[in-house]
Amino acid sequence: MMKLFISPGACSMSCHIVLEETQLPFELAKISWAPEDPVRKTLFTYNPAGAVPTLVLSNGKVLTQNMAILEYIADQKPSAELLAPVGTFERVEIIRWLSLVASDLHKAFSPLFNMERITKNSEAQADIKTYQFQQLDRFFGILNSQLEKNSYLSGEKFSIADAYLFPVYRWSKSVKFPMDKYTALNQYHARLAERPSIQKVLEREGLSI
Ligand SMILES: N[C@@H](CCC(=O)N[C@@H](CS)C(=O)NCC(=O)O)C(=O)O
Repeated sequence: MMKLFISPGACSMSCHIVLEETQLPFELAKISWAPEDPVRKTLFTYNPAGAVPTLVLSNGKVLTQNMAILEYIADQKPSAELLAPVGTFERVEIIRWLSLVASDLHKAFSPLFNMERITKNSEAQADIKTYQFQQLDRFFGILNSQLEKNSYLSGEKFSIADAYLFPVYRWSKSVKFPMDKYTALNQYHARLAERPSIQKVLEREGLSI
């Protein structure tokens, strides 16, 4: 059985959602960020970056990096239609939105979670926050425009890109980024939260919307 290392609420939630959507058998290993956490120590034996998600396959192979894991899981169950077939434009459209969420939006949040580690200087912290908030506005704006025209990021079907956006959207609350003006995105997030897979994942990770 596949084993997925997660931290509740982290970007690993995307892989958890996609596993749930496929109905493939899997088990979870929940880490905490405490350095002495034994599950986190085990995670380091599989992934030297100590990052979640990390997927251990039933044959013992290890896969790291969210985008690779999502693509791998989706391809194990093509009938779930979470990713279009290889060689199609629809597939790269999904990867394009996935990439925006993973490398632009996600990483615009990262400094906001690590401010104390970046600098103790409060003026510098305020400047970093201003810049990162501008970046969040830029990418949430692009996503909102896309969702004004489409039900999901790549059109009318839920895909691995939507599974990634769900947890990243939630972080806006933790960093107190105002989301009011992104109406289409807010409605989409509420709609995603109604999916049985996402409800199950939220419950298993001990979280609410
Ligand atoms: N490039 C990595 C990034 C994953 C990532 O940033 N994971 C975060 C949680 S959302 C993490 O594990 N951070 C812990 C750390 O970097 O020490 C991927 O795509 O898997």
